[in-house]
Amino acid sequence: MIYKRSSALFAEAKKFIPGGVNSPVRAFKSVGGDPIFVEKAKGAYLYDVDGNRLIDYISSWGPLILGHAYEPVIDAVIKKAKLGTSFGMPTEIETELAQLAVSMVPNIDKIRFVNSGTEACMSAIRLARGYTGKDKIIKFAGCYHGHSDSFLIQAGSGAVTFGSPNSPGVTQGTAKDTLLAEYNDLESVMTLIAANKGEIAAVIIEPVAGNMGCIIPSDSFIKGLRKICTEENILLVFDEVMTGFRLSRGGAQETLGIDADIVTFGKVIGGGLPVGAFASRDEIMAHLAPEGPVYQAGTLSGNPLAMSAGLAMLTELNNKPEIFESLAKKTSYLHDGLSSVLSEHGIPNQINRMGSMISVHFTETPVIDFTSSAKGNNEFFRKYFHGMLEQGIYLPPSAFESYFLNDAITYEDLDYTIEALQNTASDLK
Ligand code: KE4
Repeated sequence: MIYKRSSALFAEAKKFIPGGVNSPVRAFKSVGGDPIFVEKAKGAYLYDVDGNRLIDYISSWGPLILGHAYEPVIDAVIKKAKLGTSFGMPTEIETELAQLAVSMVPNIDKIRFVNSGTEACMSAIRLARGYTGKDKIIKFAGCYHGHSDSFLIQAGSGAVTFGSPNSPGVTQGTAKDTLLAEYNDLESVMTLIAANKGEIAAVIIEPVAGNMGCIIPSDSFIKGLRKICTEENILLVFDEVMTGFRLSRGGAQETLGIDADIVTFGKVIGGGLPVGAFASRDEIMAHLAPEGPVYQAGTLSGNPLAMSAGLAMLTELNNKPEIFESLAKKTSYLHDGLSSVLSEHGIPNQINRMGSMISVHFTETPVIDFTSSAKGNNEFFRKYFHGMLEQGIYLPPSAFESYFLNDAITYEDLDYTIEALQNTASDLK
């Protein structure tokens, strides 16, 4: 594959944009080489500026669960755009999307739209602090909840790739109120709660983690977490920016059978346009301005174009819940194919999967938390990433990410992907 024009565009971009990208993980820092610039995309395929066609396993980091340029979404946005793009005034479509989301997700009565997952998680924590009157939060090493200060304390995702777990610019004043526990380790949570009795407003977690690669919570861990939060009057915040409307209609709450107190969304809920959201039961959401004292706002929150994309996307998923099963089957097929190739070549690997989220780790140790995820062989991963890219397979350019399958991917694409690993496996060793 030739990537000449991508490299030229990257050089140009770096003159005007820090690192040439508007989000660090796109820069290929942890896999090396220049990032690919995309011309357009349709269904399961990306078409880059050098004319290469790539099978996309990122789906824009989750949003495009039905594939790129999905007709009903595109038509809805075009139609809406002709009526104006933004008013800073309430519009009916915000209520339509809110009503649909509330009908699909358990345990929420109201939802507030924002413009990103970061805003959703930042606002959810402020609401939890405002509602409980307590300052501290617990997050988990390796989980990523966006780039607001309270979360950049050994964050996962990009920050881990950059090996700067505590980002400069985050003050000690902020950091002191964020406590760090270990994923799948209830003991670490209980220790923090005991040491900060009565001071913890919320525990925020990725109910299925996607920023350490994909990590599934053990049944005892996630059930124990719910139990201890209830006993200690701590709000359990499910960050469903990745899992919401992806694992099932009701997201991780439905799939895992665990009730959260506050749920955050992003990605799929916007259908590819900038939408985040946070939601809860009436008594908690009543604390949010203008009804209550907890302030939160946004010029483009509930933007009609973004709402139209989200409404078209969620309407499809709501009317065709069989999509979730179809996606899970395709992901399981991919899992089996990749696993048998790696085992055939004697390459140590762990493949974690839930629904249409999956990740490949080059390690013998089961990947159950950030520490075990970090044990993955990065040199193997780098060769794997580029070996697959050379054959037209676009994987996340970091071992600390989940793949996100979209339903436009066919079994032929999956077979081609498995074949591509067969072709590159001998170079991995
Ligand atoms: P955004 O602010 O990027 O919309 O959402 C932040 C966020 C919150 N919570 C979870 C569980 C997330 O995965 C994210 C963002 N995910 C990353 C992918 N690891 C977005 C990709 C990027 O940073 O460019």
